[in-house]
Parts: sequence; structure tokens; C-alpha cells
Amino acid sequence: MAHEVVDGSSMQRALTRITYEIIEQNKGVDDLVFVGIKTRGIFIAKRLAKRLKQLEQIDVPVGELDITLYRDDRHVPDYHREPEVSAANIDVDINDKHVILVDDVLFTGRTVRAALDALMDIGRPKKISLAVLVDRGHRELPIRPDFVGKNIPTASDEQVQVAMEEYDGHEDITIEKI
Ligand code: 3GP
Ligand code: 5GP
Ligand code: MG
Repeated sequence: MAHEVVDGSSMQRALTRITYEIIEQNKGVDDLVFVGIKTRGIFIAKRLAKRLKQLEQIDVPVGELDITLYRDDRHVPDYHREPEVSAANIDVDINDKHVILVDDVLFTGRTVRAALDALMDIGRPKKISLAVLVDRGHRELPIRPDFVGKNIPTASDEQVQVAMEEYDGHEDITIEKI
């Protein structure tokens, strides 16, 4: 049984707080570029960009990375494969920009590592930061988020489900035993 750990309005407040932290830590937000990691990371990046526009009247571009560790035929993660970037849709120049990578859930960190590789192939950002809605622990690489919505400690046999209005038709964070 899935149980709700964060409701929709707390989730939205967490994203607003992250936006304020981004503004605070970047004297000018002119050089910013968001890069969302497939599916919900992209929606979160778009939310952050929208909040920044509301708060600072600034347009921050949003690029997209599609990273997968699934076998093509099944919706089951294959942990013997490293995550790979299958598509990058970044129209903006990331050279000398401050890129903020955005994902919904940070777990082992392997997806972020693959994303970093892809970004370095595309250009030479002056800085890369990491923003995640949920840090569920269990890191396997020396990767730490700079901006965190919620720290949600989990067991390895649990899964965090992030539901977003744009994609799921409702909004909350739940934990489920798998
Ligand atoms: P997302 O694309 O919005 O991040 O990767 C497909 C979906 O599977 C992800 O949605 C994510 O929510 C969900 N998922 C849940 N648990 C895991 C997990 O342990 N690993 C991966 N790769 N995806 C997971
Ligand atoms: P990683 O283990 O590489 O940090 O995470 C792999 C990918 O799967 C990331 O995109 C991350 O968002 C997603 N992911 C990992 N664990 C979970 C989880 O429990 N719930 C959700 N929703 N996504 C997860
Ligand atoms: Mg994700």
C-alpha cells in the first residue's frame, strides 16, 4: 500500500523555497540554465523556471535530458546497466552558463553522473548544480544535491512516487513497498 508522505501544497512550497534559494545563491540569475532529467525532472525544471519568472521577471531556459536504465522490453530497472543518456534536447548554449540539473528523486546518483557526462560532452558550463525534489538516500557515488525539496529516508525495497499535476493529474509524494 502506498502512503502519502508529502501533500500537494507542501510539494509546491518546497519548489518555491528552492526557487528562493536559487535566487539567493546567485547574485545575478542571468547565466542560469535549467536541465531537467526525463519526465518529472523536466516538469519540475519548468515549474522552477516559471517561479523565477514570477519572482524575478527573468526567463531561464529549460533543456531536457532523457536518461534510461531500463531494458527496452520491460518497465523494470536493470541495475546491471549503468544509466545512459538516450536523448539530449538542449537548444540553449550551456558554455559559460550556470547549469542547474533537475530531477524528481535522487537515489544512487548514477543518473546524475550520466547527466554530468552528457553535459560535459555538449559544452563547458562554468558551473553545474543539482536540484532535486526528493533525496531518498542510498548514494553510491560522491554526488550531493545543492537544492533539496524533501529529504525522505527510505529502505532499499521502498519506492518514492512523485505525482505531478501536468503528468499524473494530481500532486503528492507517496512511498510504496516494492
Ligand atoms: P520519472 O521519469 O518521472 O523520474 O524512470 C521511470 C519512472 O520510474 C521514473 O519517473 C521514476 O518515478 C520511477 N521510479 C521509481 N523508482 C525508481 C527507481 O528506483 N529507479 C528508476 N530509474 N526509476 C524509478
Ligand atoms: P539514481 O539511482 O540514478 O539516483 O536514480 C535513477 C533515476 O530513477 C532518477 O531519475 C531518479 O529520479 C529515479 N528514481 C530513483 N529512485 C526513485 C524512486 O524511489 N522514486 C522515483 N519516483 N524515482 C526514482
Ligand atoms: Mg526521475
